Amino acid sequence: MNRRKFLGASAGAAALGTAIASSSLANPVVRVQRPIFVATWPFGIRSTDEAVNVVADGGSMLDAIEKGIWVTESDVKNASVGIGGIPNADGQVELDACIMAGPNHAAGAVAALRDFEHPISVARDVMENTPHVMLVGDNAAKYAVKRGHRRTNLLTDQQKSKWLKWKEDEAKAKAQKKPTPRPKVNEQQHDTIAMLGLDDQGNLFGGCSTSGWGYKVPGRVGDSPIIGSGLYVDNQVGAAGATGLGENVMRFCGSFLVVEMMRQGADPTTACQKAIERIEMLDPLGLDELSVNFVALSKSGQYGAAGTNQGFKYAVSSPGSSEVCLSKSLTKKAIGPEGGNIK
Ligand code: SD4
Repeated sequence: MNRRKFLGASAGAAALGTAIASSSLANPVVRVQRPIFVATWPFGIRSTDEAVNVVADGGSMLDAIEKGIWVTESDVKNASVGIGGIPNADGQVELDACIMAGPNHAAGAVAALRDFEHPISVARDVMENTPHVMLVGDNAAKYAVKRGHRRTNLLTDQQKSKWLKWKEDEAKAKAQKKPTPRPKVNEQQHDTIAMLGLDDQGNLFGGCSTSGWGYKVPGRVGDSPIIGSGLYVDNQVGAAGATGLGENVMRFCGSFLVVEMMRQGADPTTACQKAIERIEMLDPLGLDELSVNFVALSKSGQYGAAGTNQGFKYAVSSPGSSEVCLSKSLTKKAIGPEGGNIK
């Protein structure tokens, strides 16, 4: 299918807005048309649609993952990915990203990277042009510049004034000797993109990009750039990605766990659910407070998702079709309106 035809199909899906695929909770869901792309959150549909288009135009699956994620990284309205992301406590937007290619089990990642609109591209560059998997902080930025990635200011005026207000509130709380308000995860609002892809040869790919927890301690790295936590791709079995409170994913190698559940025979939705149940077993917080969500895609083209709270939605695109699906939820607590941010 060529690009123009597919735009027609996805425009239809876009017109549906957040219409939920009724099949989304049926288990397992499978698509015949390839490639298939699955991404976290309803906004992910613009990225999964773009990924399908990239392949239709002759691009590789890695190009599709990278350029699909660009769409979200460049969206200033998305407050926890790329430009327009919520800064850390010092007012700096620090980005985490990773990418994986199933056929050679290659991986690349960057963490706490400042001033680059497309951390996913720097992660891909690390994967393809260094013998390493992950670069961090200022040296990751130096590497990016050396490789020709352009520095960009990521802090928008809107995010700057919200950060200044947050600082003021924090200072007031300190003056009143109240406990300093810690940045809280608002489980109603998340924006990280984790995207998985399956080609017509049964090869799997994935990428993940975020600015993470709003007003985080400078230098904090979440689950998103950690291979096996925010993303994992196993070309024999399937791929999985995470969104939510990274601290509750990375202590459990969350995405790796989901893939291992699929290896043991679970379909993608059940695998996501079992991974969350394992986290619940080990964590004293309790399901309601964990704020963890997974998406998964199997080598045979089955896909699914599960989240701790009600209302986690994900996007699925393949040639001629794109839809937003509702995940299986493990509690009755609502996740709230889609999109937004952790803050
Ligand atoms: C993090 N997991 O840095 C990311 C944030 C996220 O939706 O997923 N937000 O903890």
